[in-house]
Amino acid sequence: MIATLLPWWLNLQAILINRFSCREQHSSYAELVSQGFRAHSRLLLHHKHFANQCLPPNTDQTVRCIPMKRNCLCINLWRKEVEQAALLERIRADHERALREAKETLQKLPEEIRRDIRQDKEKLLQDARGRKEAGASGLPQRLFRQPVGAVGQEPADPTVRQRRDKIKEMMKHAWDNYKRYAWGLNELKPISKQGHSSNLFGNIQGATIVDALDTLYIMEMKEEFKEAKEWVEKNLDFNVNAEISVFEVNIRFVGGLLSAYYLSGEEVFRKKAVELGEKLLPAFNTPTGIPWALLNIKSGIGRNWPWASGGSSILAEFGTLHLEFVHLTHLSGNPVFAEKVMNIRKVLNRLDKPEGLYPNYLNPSSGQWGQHHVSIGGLGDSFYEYLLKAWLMSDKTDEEGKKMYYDAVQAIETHLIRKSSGGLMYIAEWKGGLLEHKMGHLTCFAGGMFALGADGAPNDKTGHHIELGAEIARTCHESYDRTSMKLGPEAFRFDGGVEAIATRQNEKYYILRPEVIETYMYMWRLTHDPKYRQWGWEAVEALEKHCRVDGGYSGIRDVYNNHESHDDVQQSFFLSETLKYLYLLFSEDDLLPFEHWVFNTEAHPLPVLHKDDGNNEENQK
Ligand code: DMJ
Repeated sequence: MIATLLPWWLNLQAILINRFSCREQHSSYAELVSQGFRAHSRLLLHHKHFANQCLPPNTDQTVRCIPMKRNCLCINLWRKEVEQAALLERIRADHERALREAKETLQKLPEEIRRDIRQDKEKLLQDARGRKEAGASGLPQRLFRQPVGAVGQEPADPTVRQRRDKIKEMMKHAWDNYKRYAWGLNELKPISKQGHSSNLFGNIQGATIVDALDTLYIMEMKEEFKEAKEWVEKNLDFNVNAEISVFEVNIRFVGGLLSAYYLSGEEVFRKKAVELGEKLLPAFNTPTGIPWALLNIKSGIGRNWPWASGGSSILAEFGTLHLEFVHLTHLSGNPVFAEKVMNIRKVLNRLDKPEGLYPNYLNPSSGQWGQHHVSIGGLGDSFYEYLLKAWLMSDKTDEEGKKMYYDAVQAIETHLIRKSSGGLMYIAEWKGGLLEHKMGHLTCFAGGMFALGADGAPNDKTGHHIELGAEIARTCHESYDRTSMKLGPEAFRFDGGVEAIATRQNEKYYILRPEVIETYMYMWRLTHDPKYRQWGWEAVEALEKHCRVDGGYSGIRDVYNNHESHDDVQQSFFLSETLKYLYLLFSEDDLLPFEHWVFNTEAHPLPVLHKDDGNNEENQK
């Protein structure tokens, strides 16, 4: 018997056979087999007639006993060997299973493989949803209370109601075509009926969807809002290797998501907004904390536009983060967002300003101004807008923002605002002390801004600020009225014998911009002068006549021409701003009332952080 066992004994030195009878039955043959002793156990079974007793186990050994006919066979296994054998068995079983699965997969039809992938994806999503419900997004729990005025009443006047319905129909046309031809891509090319991608968003996708969410919500386009929300849930992905414009992504994506959250209370929007906000934070890693214009959201590497004065950051870009970042702190409980934008203020307040004006360029490394070019249009515009709105959004507690705004308006009035010989007020541009008598379409937003800020204007100047707003609105309306299409050019001039007319071919285009209509909306709300609704309606008619095409809405290359030459782009801001401001112009004042909401520069409404609700701690840091 010993001779028969010998080769096995040599192979597995740790296994000892004892010729003693059992006191206890520790194990079955099956159990031993399951631990990897198949071959050897077979050997053991051939030798059934071992005698008598097992030795009691000591600490290093495991005693295993196999019940036999008359006796039982006990073996001592060294623990280490037991563990190793079990491990080997597990590995072998895993390999076998993997081989079996691979074989099965190879035998599958392509549609079966696709179905399996789909099921796996769904499971992952479900798991993610489950984690989210359990608060795994890392965000503090938050009780959602919808701010006042997320929905409004139907307009009482039937004509107004009819006009508002028409604007909703325009939104439907823009949305349906985007959905049909460019779903999930950034924008629509309405003539060639395909997607349009802009490098402002890198390869983040879905700009039109995110920009349109709140417009769909306030127009009560429930089905469309639902499909947009589902797209965001399943597809909006910021884990991409993309160099993006910090400003554009902030105003359209962060702003759009924040508004969608505040209107609907859907957690997915809060989560995505904060996730994106975090991705933008490395842009502030500069010696001064003035952020880069461009950021690779994967590597965190930033840089500035190569054309911007000596590597400068742009005033309208780094100055248009404040509202969104204060809300990101509010919704995430993370102070870092508000700290970043408050630091921008600090840097600006340390600098000398030429004639009290803010140049458009600031170097983020040296902290010094670049070229002394001042504009209330492109490159400067929304910086001023955000000073005022930061104060309003803080329930008028942000005294620093307030002072900076009214001081800036004072300097603008003194150095940039002029009247043409024909009596049109305009805001010129300032280049190293010299005025360029040109006003951009973008500058037309300032009419609404002056009117919105009138209430808090110092030295009893409320009426004067409303008047400034009204004058700018009139001039911008003239810039529309003096074209053949009744749509305004990109820039118009007050020199060389013209007033409110574009003289350069490359300034004659209209890309569905909102600023003039935005100013009509503010002027209407603050004065209720019916001419603003009238002017807004003229714009609707012109848009329908010249910009509407089968595949959506397109910009125009030359508004002075009698024949449309379309640029084939439906800008996402047409849905977020132009159509929203038109809709609000024909709504009652109870929809998104100014006491409770401020609009970011992409027309995304953000709630005022009322001090009575203990809400505005972010602004006081
Ligand atoms: C929008 O993206 C914003 O309004 C921005 O502040 C300026 N330009 C466009 C619309 O014209």
